Amino acid sequence: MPARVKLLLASSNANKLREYRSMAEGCAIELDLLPRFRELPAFPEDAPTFAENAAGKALHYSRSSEEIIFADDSGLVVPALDGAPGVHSARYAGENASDAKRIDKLLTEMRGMKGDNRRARFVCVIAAARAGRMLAVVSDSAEGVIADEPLGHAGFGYDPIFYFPPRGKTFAELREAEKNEVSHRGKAFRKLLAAVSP
Ligand code: ITT
Repeated sequence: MPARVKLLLASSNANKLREYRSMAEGCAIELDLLPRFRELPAFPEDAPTFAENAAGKALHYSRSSEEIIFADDSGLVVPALDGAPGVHSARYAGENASDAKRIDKLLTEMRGMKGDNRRARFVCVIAAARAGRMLAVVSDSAEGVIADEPLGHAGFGYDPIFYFPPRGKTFAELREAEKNEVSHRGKAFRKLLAAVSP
């Protein structure tokens, strides 16, 4: 019988963990949070690209374990705002602001913008490393439109204002499994599985 792949997530974001766990169910994958993640020295995520931050996080935390560690750097890119919130998505409205505050700030910045100016893209870069050596860096994105107001209660972060035309709903109106089928994170994770599977 082929060995099960074990992946440990280095993340402080419980929503990411929930999505990865649900995607790992039914695959030959054992997936969990890196034990004692919060006690380990934090990795400063201050690089200008998602890829550098994801790679840096995975390499940094992989030095604390013998297992494969993976990390995701993700966010919402609005071309009409020169790419904001981008790599600053988590801290867009300040360090400890709520999702609602981040959404408010983005809707305020976009007031009066119409048509193509409301186009947006969720991006997810996932890096996997073991013992300080990089194993894989993969990425994917989902294209949508910033809605005029929040709709739906599922998901997290900017999901209530990310309208996804192919489904006619915001990401927060999709069931988790539906979001994972089409999301930046879902598509990138399937690439990661292909890259690390024996
Ligand atoms: P870790 O770095 O500890 O994993 P984090 O929340 O700080 O957790 P990021 O730096 O990657 O993670 O920031 C990602 C932010 O982008 C996240 O906090 C959300 O605001 C937003 N985001 C990412 N993926 C999203 C998704 O699927 N739906 C909604 N918002 C998302």
